[in-house]
Amino acid sequence: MFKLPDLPYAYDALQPTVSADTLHFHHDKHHAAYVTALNGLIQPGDSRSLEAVIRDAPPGKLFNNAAQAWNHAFFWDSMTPTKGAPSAGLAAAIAAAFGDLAGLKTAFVTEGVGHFASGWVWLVAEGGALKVISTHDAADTLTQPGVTPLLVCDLWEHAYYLDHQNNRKGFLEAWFDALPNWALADRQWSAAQGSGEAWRYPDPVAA
Ligand code: MN3
Repeated sequence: MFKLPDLPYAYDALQPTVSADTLHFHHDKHHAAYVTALNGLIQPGDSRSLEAVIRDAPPGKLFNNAAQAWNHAFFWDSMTPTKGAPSAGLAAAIAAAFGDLAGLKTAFVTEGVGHFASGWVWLVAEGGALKVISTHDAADTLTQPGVTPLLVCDLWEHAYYLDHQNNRKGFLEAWFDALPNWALADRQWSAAQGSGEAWRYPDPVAA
């Protein structure tokens, strides 16, 4: 069975962009529910990684709950209360793809605002370059060969409604300015170049 990972920071650490109330509902209720549902859909003793479960799953309940379990854990790690900046290598890739960090912010916010209904907005590496993409509902990047996620932001209304109401654009702008975990993005960018391991969900534990 899979465990719900703890948040890597305190519930009030991401305020004011993401409140403690939002994190309690989002992590303790929404994310927990996906992990519980996932555990109800896999066989006891199934020792596959969550990445393998997601890649093997047909469209439907198992895929949706497994991918949402993964996406949320990666989302928590995509944020940090410690403001940082991309490494020199990642900054060069950002400059090549978007001009500069402001250009990346514009691309990220525009993609997220333009995404209809629920889903996720991602900074990804593919073919040695950076791209901003979005996926619908539970869909993630694990099913896209050659794509490595660097950062993700949740576009479901439960991610921002308590704090920003219907202002998805305001949420995404504030999120990009304050919260991206550039250390994670750096590690993922290196992994995409074949150096080091990409982020993985914690291994399953015996029930
Ligand atoms: Mn969510």
